[in-house]
Amino acid sequence: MRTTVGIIGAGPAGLLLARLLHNAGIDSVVLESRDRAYVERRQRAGILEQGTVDVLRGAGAGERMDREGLRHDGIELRFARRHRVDFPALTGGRSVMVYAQTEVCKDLIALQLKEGGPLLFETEALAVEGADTQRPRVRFRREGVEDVLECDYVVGCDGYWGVARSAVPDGRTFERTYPFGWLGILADVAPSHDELVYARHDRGFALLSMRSPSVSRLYLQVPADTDADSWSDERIWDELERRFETDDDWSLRRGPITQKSVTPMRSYVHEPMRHGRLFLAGDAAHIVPPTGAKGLNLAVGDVVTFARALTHRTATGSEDLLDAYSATCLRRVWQAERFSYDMTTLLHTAPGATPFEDRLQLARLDRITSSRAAETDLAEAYTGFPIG
Ligand code: RFL
Ligand code: PHB
Repeated sequence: MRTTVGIIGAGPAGLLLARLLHNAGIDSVVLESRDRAYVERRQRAGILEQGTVDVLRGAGAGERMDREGLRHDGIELRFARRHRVDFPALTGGRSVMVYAQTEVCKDLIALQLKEGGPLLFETEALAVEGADTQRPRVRFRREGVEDVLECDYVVGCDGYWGVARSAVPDGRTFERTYPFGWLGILADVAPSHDELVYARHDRGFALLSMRSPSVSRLYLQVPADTDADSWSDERIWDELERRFETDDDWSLRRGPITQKSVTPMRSYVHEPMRHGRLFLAGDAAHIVPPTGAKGLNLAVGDVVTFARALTHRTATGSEDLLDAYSATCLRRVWQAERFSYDMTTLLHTAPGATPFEDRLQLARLDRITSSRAAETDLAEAYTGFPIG
């Protein structure tokens, strides 16, 4: 098998990259280890930055998103009191879109299968070879048989647990783990608020999000080693109610819980994001804790940057943008790392935090909710940093 761009992984990064390349007339093959149903059901991100929305529309993948996605003009910060952050007012009109990662992936898969190049499910990449040559290869296994995909370029969009990163030698990693995770649930009940609520409480962080007007997505900070099944549905609702408590008549709607799982929290960056003709994109190169809602949006920024660079190479013969790929992406990545870390430490209770640190956390919240400059900084970061 031969192609111009071998793409490992059919998460949002790999799928969008295949679409962008297809639109630019560049052929690609996508290898995905899981089956289609699994990829389409994997419950993850929910918030698309303004720039991500624009990219999906521009790629011809925004039709259902524009019909079914929910435009959100703000979030609420809750810490005994309630404070709304008004995005358009603070950022010159920017907003975000609530449209689940599962739906983004479904839309991109449908387009790829209808119009694009090969998208091979249940095909596991085993290794990337010859990244520093003109003809890198992906060794893969499909239906029990090993084969090789010969490429001009390989893009590792295979997530944190993928194989591509290990083919970048002499890399440096920067990492931080957190002593807590998120217990996330999906519930068949209308969201209890029309915007996301980020709550800081002495008992721990809680987040109210949604998937549609009739499906709620909620998260609770829990110790990192928590077994989701050790939390009964009633205990989850009781705990959510306490952490979201207000002194007005707001109340939490309860409903049947259809899914629950625990996600660990990690900050991670691998530098550089390129070795020869192998490029890393999305979670394969970096992870952010989900508090800032940045993971998927970073993945989109990376593949847009790569597609632009390769299109430029094809049109002009110049490798300049490909050479700049890693540095261009990393600048935005580190801004998102910084913001996600700030949001995480702003809103979670750290085990062993001193009373002094608790007071500082409240002072940071007070600052954001009383200074337009501080609030603007949050609004700009949340709605997204420019790509490239
Ligand atoms: P993915 O989505 O992990 O996709 C990688 C794909 O590669 C496949 N793969 C392989 N295929 C072939 N051969 C191999 N050897 C392979 N190894 C792996 C995998 O099966 C998979 O299909 O990475 P990608 O595309 O970089 O996308 C990244 C995003 O998925 C991730 O950053 C976000 O989900 C993070 N995230 C959030 N991001 C946001 O922007 N906004 C949010 O609101 C948000 N909330 C979240 C999140 C992530 C969460 N979890 C579960 C980690 C909430 C949660 C709870
Ligand atoms: C989600 O809806 O899954 C979600 C929303 C905002 C976040 C993280 C996750 O910060």
